[in-house]
Amino acid sequence: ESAQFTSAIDHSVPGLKKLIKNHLKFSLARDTQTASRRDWWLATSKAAQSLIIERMIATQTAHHRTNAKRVYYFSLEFLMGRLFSNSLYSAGIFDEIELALQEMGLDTETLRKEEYDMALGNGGLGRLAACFLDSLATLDLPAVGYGIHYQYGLFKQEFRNGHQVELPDAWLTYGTPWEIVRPEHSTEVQVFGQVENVFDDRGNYVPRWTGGKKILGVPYDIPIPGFGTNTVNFLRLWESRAPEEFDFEAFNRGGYGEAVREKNVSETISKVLYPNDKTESGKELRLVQQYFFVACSLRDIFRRFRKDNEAWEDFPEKVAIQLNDTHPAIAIVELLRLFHDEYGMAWEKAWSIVTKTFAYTNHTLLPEALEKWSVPLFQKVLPRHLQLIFEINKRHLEQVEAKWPGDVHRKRVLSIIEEGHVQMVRMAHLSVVGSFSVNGVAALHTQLLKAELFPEFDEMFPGKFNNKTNGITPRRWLLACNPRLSTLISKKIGTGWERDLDKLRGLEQYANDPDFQSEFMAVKHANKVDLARIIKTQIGISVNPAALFDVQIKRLHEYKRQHLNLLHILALYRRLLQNPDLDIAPRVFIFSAKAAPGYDLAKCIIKAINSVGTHINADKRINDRLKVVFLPNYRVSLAQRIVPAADLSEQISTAGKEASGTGNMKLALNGALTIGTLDGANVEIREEVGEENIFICGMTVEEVTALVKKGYRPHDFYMANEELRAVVDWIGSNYFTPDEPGCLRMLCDNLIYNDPFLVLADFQSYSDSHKLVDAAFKDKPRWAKMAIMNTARMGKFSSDRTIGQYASEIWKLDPVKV
Ligand code: 26Y
Repeated sequence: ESAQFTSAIDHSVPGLKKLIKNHLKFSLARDTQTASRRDWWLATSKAAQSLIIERMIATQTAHHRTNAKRVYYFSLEFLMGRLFSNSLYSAGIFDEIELALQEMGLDTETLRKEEYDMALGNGGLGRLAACFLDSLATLDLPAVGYGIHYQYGLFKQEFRNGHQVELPDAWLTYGTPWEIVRPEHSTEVQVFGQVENVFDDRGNYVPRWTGGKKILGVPYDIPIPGFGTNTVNFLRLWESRAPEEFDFEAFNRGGYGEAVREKNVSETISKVLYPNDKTESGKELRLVQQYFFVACSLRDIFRRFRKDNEAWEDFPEKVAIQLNDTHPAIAIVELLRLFHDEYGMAWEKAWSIVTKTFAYTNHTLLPEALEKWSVPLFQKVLPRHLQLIFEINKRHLEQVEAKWPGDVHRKRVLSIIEEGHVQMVRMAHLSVVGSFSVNGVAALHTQLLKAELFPEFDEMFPGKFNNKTNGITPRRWLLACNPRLSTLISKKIGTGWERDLDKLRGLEQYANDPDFQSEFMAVKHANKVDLARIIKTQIGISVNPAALFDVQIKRLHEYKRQHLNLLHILALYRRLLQNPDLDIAPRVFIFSAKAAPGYDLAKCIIKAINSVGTHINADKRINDRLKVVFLPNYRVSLAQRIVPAADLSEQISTAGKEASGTGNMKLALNGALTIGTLDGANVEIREEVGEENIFICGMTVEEVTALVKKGYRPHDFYMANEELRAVVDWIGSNYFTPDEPGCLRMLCDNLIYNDPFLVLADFQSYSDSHKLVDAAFKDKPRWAKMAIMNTARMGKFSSDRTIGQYASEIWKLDPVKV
């Protein structure tokens, strides 16, 4: 039952040329003589956008007409990056636009650099949401992403004397061609206030949430086109506004200044993305952000549901809501409140609909990253929700009692409320109780989730826990970011791999073919030449494209162990100084990472890498055999330049700490070999590529657990290993930071006396593994074969596979062809 879609737009090269020029003239009020590069980028983007919008309208009509079930992806973060290339590929006009621009003396490569990254996320979790949107549309699944229209995304990073400095990310300064504001779908929500008992319209004396501060949510839509299909979904981001342009009551109370201030509070809610990716302790505004976007989104979903449906019982048949971690978990309580308080539905019925609607994805096992809100804060911000949470918990604990009578311990560990000096609401527990599915993001992670984090919940709700190993979109992370490799692959095995990544297996048969090996490595070399140019212009360091490019790119965090990498660099440097004839392949160590602004040790690690790098890069004695570069302002668009140029991918988190990782997949897909621990999705990458095509090192989860249990003493490892002791002491001395004595002391002390992530314990194994890397790299045919095998065997890690599993196993969602 699908209508034929026909475009009203001329897709030919002359047609597109005209469309671009029309946008330049009528949307931007520019002529071809005075247009800047940005104007051309905007006009070209708007031309592509018109094709996409046409399909979006057709898609929404089809979803409405078929009254299709939809999935709503709730996330505080969407790390979209640039949308230009993606839009051209999805609209199917990449080559045509390239020709059209050429005829006007322009090129896509120059124009795409004009775009400012859309960085409304911190890292893995936010980028995963963006990859999922791409796959949902590509698989023709009806979906809407919901989030916040932050005025400022993740901070911009600069280095001053090697230290991280944060600057605001004013991504909207010059506007974006991709978003559509929809004031007609604005909704009003409240926060704060109190609970009063009132008579409802049936004469029942019931609690009601009153007197809250009113906030207006205004939605901005970003169309999400699928690749090789007509489906265009959208991402709806809420901006907070004061409900009236100007609060005259406040004006009368306190004058103009007061009225403007009140308005500012409302508009503060969507002002800025919180830059922490692990902990955020009790920030009121963060809880308000979470509630604000969730409340707006649920009202929006209600409106859409009621257009096509009568009975609330059908809600779970038409609506699935996926919670991207616990950040939007307050939605569980808000949906219950809407049904029970606002629509007068009985508790049991309301709760039954709620728990058939939500599914929760957990992204971390780290205890410090599990969200908790103090009861007093909740009482202030969301008083009625707090009451409802206590009622949910009471009923939940009655079930625990029924199952395990008299088991007080079990009630304590399963309770949504953590007892203590101050009571805390555990959002993860709320999410598990309120959802019909709880999933981890890699096989190992899910196993640990069940066995270590939530064993009692797993026992209470058998079958609720499940695994969905993460994936990445091959459109951005191969087709768009690595055109040379994409072309080579299509030449060898044909196209089609963009929508069916398992097709890459067809490359395996050429892994031993010397001609293909040299073509493959020539692509890698050309990408390295490109990256070398970027390194030169960004930070003024010359690197040799023939050297091994050893890459660690990800958020800066102790558990990810960038400092383990640094210790190895120092060890290599020291070996070269002590033995100038040492035969090692030249290496360029490439880092890129942002540290949370309040995370002192992470910032110290950045400073340490920068200082050591500056020193090594200037040391003539080592003949350019080692270079250390730290590229500032890591972001999606920079990742798209580094990933295709990497030889080696560093994935060295302490076993059991990285839930999945997704950078590991991007790098391997582009032919980088992994050096990594048996952590997160590395385990499954090893399964796919085979152990002969990966460098595994470090302790296993079992070994980590055993060592911690026995009592880990980093000082023992420090004393027992002469080289390790020397490099740790070297950091602690003022040798690399003579201008700032003592500035690396905290890193050195942390390693010797604390080392919570077992860096020293894994040093020797890591260092040994790097010797194998060196030997393999020197054997060119062997390395080429391994690299090809990595690309060929990454099919599993397409986010299309991941989303296919979410759709069939969790959401029960069918595609709708447009
Ligand atoms: C509570 C708040 C401060 C917070 C904000 C962001 C907490 C966590 C985060 C982000 C977490 C995150 O990015 N987790 C990563 O998710 C990826 C996608 O599943 C995983 O691949 C990766 O291992 C995990 O660290």
